[in-house]
Amino acid sequence: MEVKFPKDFLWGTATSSYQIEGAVNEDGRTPSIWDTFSKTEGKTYNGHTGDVACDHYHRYKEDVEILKEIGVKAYRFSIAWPRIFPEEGKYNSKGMDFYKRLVDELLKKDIMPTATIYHWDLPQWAYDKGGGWLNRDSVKWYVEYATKLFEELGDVIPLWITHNEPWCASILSYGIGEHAPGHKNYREALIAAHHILLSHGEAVKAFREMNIKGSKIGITLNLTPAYPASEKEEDKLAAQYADGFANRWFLDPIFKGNYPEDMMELYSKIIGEFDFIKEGDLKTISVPIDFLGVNYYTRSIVKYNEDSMLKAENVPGPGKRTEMGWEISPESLYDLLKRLDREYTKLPMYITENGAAFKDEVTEDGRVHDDERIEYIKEHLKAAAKFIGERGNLKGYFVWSLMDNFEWAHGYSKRFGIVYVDYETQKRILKDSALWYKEVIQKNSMS
Ligand code: LGS
Repeated sequence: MEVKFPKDFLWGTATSSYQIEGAVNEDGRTPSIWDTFSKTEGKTYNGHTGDVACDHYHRYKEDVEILKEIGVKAYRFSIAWPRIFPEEGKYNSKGMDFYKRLVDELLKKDIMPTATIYHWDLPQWAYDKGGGWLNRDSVKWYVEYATKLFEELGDVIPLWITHNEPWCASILSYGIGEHAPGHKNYREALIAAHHILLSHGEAVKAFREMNIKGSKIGITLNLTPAYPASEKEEDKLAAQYADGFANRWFLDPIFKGNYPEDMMELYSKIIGEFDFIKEGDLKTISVPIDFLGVNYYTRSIVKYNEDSMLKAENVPGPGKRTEMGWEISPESLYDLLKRLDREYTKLPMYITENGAAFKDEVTEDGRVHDDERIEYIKEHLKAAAKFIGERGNLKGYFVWSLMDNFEWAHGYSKRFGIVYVDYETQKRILKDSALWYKEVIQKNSMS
């Protein structure tokens, strides 16, 4: 059956600065916490770093060519904060120039630039001043950085995303310790989350004050719907907490102006006082935005576990898995979108990331036959189309990722691209999924 998309549907792909750029010492850039973290023994797969990555900093023209070849309407990239402010308060125009060149190239080819202001490469200098996001001054530093971006690029970038996945930048980075800076402290995780959310609100306010014509601003959250493993009340409670942990902790302050009470109660037993939340903060965090970005990869299924902090324990779902071990569940994307529409917002939504890692190989014919990825994207697009068909306000879809890249703690061992990167030669090869995506975009439909 043919699945059609609305006329103005925004087809895109996404990347982020540290994952693709390389050139970590060029044009005045100073290290980010990911440079430091990836160079610390045992933190990333085989000690991989973003030093060279996809060398996109030098190859951006070729990469924009590829975007054009695929036919995307939009490209989501992120800006590296330590290129723009290599030191506290010190603006580096050379770093900004790179993004100006990139944006020019995109506009020349009629591709809409979509910029993420923060995709995890916090300047090391900011970390050195009291742990980065742990320090309430981080809000001030971030707003200074964001304001500079708005001044220089505000109206040429139609879609601005303040933050990519605050859950990862706080909980995974300061609580679980899997991402930079690698702390394992839940009090810190919630402080970091709060400051990140606050910086989002302050940046939106600054953006509004600057009255940037024609451009919109929003935030991207990673959302993982949680389902109870059984009908038992205790499993339902576990799912409620898992949902609070992954989703509501971020959605509620943004859309409802408060942190969820059940989670406040649960967390207060672990972290003590919420004295880092100051008067007026939630009002700032919930300042109106223009759209919501949704990153969706998988769902979670949980059962009750008295001993776990969240009273919840993940159990494997029945579906097929990607190379990351994540269950493939397109129907949960549909559920998620419906729920967002019902409980949180009628604003336009964009799927700002969706995609999968699989074992890709270049075969003798010089091609990459990644049928599983095509299947993954197709099924998720079907779920998206079903939501749109029921009057859901979904405006676009960005595949993660344009090309294989530095997959954080997994280094280069996991390939998410629809374009294959041979890291030895930096040669790019369009995988079958890219060719398939091209056709979908051309027809604005798929069968
Ligand atoms: O490369 C990252 C992609 C890959 O998978 C990107 O930089 C991030 O924005 C984003 O977090 N990405 C991503 N997320 C998938 C998270 C799924 C977690 C599921 C855990 C289940 C146990």
